Amino acid sequence: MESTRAFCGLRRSRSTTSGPGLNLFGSEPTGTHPPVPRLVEKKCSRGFSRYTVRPIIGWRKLHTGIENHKGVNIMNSKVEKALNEQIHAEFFSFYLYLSVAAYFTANHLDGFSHWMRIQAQEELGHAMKLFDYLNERGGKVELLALDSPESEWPSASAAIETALNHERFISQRINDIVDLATAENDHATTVMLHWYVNEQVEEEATADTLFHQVKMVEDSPHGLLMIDRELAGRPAPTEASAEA
Ligand code: OFO
Repeated sequence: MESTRAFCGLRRSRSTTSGPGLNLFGSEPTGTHPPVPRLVEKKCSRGFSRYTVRPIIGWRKLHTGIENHKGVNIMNSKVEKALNEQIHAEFFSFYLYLSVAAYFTANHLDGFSHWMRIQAQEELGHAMKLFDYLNERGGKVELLALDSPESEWPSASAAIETALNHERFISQRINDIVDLATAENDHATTVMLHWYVNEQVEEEATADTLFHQVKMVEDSPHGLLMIDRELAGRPAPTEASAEA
């Protein structure tokens, strides 16, 4: 098969034979290990050839990491699994912050509750950003079951400390996925995850500051109410902030 020129995004072929399909390297599929996605030729109304990539049915299970549900060889299966687990972790973060928000509402600290609720929205945004990325890469999104988060704490600082520890845990997870994506030469995922690396630096620092400030004033209702008023002013996340 020789391509003569690119035309309207298509390639015109001198050959008129299409056969069962050519593989991505331009030769007939041999059935040898490993198989490769096949190119299937179709003629457009102007007589030019157009090739589409066809999945090899059932192959994904045997050769994970090469094939995906769109039939395009782009998503590494170990990275795909790790990203699905991270989507789950981000949804759990959403759940946890919502639980902390409910705890503060029950304890009449509405500013704290507001802040935690906004943070829960941010976590949802983090999960959806990964969800969209996996879809964009032709990966398969698998939503895992969520456990119930903690819902009772002995003090305001204990509730915030739970959030802080959770952020540290998430940072470690993100770093591990960056290591994995790098080891698997998945550069697109490595670059995408840089956003999360930076985000975790900020989130850990914010939770750490809040924890220590609340700890300082915990025995003074006046101090707690001052922080509560300040936290009430946290603006809702925008779409732009999730993409920055
Ligand atoms: Fe998703 O950053 Fe917190 O957990």
